[in-house]
Amino acid sequence: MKRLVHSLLVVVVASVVLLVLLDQLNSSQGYSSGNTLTIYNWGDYIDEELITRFEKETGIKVIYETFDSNEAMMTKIVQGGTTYDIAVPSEYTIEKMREEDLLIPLDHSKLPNLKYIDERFMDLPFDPENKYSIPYFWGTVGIVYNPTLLEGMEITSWNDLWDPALKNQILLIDGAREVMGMGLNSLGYSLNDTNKDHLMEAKEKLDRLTPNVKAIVGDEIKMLMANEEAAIGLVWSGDAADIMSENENLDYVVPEEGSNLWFDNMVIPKTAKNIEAAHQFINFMLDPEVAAQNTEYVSYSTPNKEALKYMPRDMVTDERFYPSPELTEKLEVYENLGKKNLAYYNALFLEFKMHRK
Ligand code: SPD
Repeated sequence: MKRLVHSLLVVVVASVVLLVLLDQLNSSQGYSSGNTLTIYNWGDYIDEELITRFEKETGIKVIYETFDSNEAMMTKIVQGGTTYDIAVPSEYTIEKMREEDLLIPLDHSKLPNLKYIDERFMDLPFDPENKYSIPYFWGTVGIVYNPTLLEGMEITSWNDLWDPALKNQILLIDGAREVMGMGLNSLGYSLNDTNKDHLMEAKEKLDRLTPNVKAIVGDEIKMLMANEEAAIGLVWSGDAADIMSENENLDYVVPEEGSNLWFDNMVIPKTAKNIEAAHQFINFMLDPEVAAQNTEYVSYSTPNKEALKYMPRDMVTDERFYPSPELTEKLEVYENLGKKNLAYYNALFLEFKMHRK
């Protein structure tokens, strides 16, 4: 009996020593045990140096994952396999997530840096009073083009893209609303149209664009355009800015028929495990110097008014990426069209993709 007690004691002491050593190892790397934050963001959408800085400053370990569409992000959150503490959906998806009770109301008292966000980007219809979401980046959808490959051809309108001279010269981002939106806008319809005949007409018009479409791609569109693999790209504005910083031959235009104005915001999903750390991270990203560094890195447009003061003047005065309120008022924000309509958009987009094969 005495021997058994002695052996048990040895095991307990050894386990305690092991736990202490493991904890010391963690804290020597700056992390306290159990304090992790899982973030789910778009690809190429943060300066990862800032994640390292946040980890060092707070001792919180960040697990970082990326997605390439609102739909993919939401499916994963609903499935609940991985529990995310922060996600970055766009406006119509935020509305959908609110409707489906997937978000936690934010504690604004833990976000003192929220005061740096320009009022223009606060209290928008998809989230009145910013109860669930905090602005991260914003922008437009438009055309990035390479005049040196276009032999004098002017690009000002969506309809220019149907010119047979552009055979195999167009790259499209892989987004159902963006591509269907281009078809709808080119016909003079709204980006939020739910009339089935209009949507079919837009899809058939897109089918006629097929000979000009070289590929439908993800973030690699930036590398392909910068390497002059195509003359035209349907892109989000920040990607255009990034491409143009790599290759000065290129330019960006928001087509005259109209286009999309979008907002990506940070949210805390209902399944979050570290709500405290999530608030800390959101507040960190709102710090003007941090936001400025992040903006310079990803090239998208920041809603942080104070951050603009830390950024190069030519960047923040570039009307292609910081369009005036007069222009943005003419653009359309995607609305949450409801499950059925969204499924129809996705189905038509898929058919268009199949039509190309
Ligand atoms: N590579 C980052 C892309 C982020 C784009 N978000 C735009 C969403 C528009 N609905």
